[in-house]
Amino acid sequence: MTNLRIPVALILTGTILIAISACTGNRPKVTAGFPWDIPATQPDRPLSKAMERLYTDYLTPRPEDNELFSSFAYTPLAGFDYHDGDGTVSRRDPSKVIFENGKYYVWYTKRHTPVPPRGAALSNDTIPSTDWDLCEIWYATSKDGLSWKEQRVAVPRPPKPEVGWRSVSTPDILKFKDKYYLYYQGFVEASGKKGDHCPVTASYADSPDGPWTPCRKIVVENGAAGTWDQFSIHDPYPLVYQGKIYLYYKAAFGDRPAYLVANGLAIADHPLGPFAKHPLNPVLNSGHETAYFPFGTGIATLTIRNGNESNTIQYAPDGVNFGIASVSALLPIAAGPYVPDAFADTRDGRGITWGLCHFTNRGHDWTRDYSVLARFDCDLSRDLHDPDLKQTQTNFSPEVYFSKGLNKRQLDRIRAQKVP
Ligand code: AAL
Repeated sequence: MTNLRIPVALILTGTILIAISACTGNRPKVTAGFPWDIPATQPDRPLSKAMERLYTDYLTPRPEDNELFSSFAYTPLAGFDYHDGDGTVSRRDPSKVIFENGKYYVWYTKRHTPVPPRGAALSNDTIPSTDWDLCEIWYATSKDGLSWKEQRVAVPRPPKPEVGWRSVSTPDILKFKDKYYLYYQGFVEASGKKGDHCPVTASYADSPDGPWTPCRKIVVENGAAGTWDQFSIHDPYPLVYQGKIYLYYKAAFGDRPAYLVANGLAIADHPLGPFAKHPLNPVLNSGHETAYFPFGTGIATLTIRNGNESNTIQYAPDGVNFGIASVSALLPIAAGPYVPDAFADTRDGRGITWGLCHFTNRGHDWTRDYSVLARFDCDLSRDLHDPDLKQTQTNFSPEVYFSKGLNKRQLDRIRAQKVP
């Protein structure tokens, strides 16, 4: 009789090894700690969720090497007068910056009212309710992006009852087939009367210097009753992508103060629509005043304020399904980046290096509320590598921290605490 014991022993051993291997998921035995030299690609070893995420979620394990990570630098702008900060002149919510006729162009919300905003209850035909009430769309040009020359009004408030008669604000620019389109919020009541409620309308021109012709219709409609964007279609932001106009926008939904800010996407073949809202809207779960730009084959965005994913830079390979590409700090508020390939319908997006943003309540005095424009610089570009804009150990001066001090209620609570 053939000696069957050896094969039986082998089969038994093999079975046990297979069983062990199956229990440990065919994982190799961990022989040493995670390596000192950071592996450029995911190492073949058991990883914690955090270390696995380092390789699955981010372009590179180190943010300093990550083309979609940047820190930010800020510069005040020359050329804009704010009436000694008395709250009667405000500029905010800059558009993307474009380069035409040998200079840079930017459009923005301009308020020039006899008094500063007084809230909805006290507002009237000359008293603004908010910083963006009773506004027009103005534009400025620059040779260097630092010193600007305010030109003139691009889009005035149209006559009542046209969309935007109360205020036109928060513009963005599209160049499409050699024509120019300005998209902006069109208010038909003072912001704050019921809420910050408005749709989006547009004007068009053959030149960035105008003259601009209002299309005199709503271009991006408010959502159906009961839907997330039923009241506000804010911050219209057009790009040309996949051969169409991809217009991203923001809405805040839910009853304040328990509300959420998110972003949606509306797509059209023609700049004046019809725009079809994406069935997966909202496409960002955070982000008040976001800024988008082509990057590689997809779309990247600065997700700036509000929401679980504020202060992130995100990326969607299809322009729709965004994921966090990096986390940063002090992102530019209401960023209007200079996006050289914004309208190129590219699959090789190069990224951004600068743009304009705003600072609201510049005088830290709500009785003289006004906003100012500023410049930001960053390295979210595949054509630049500036280590000074890839800082994660950003040390802000203590004054930045102390500017966010305790309020009276918190101080009273602390002082009332019994010593344990
Ligand atoms: C901005 C933008 C929109 C809002 C208001 C003015 O930050 O989100 O434009 O309506 O605030």
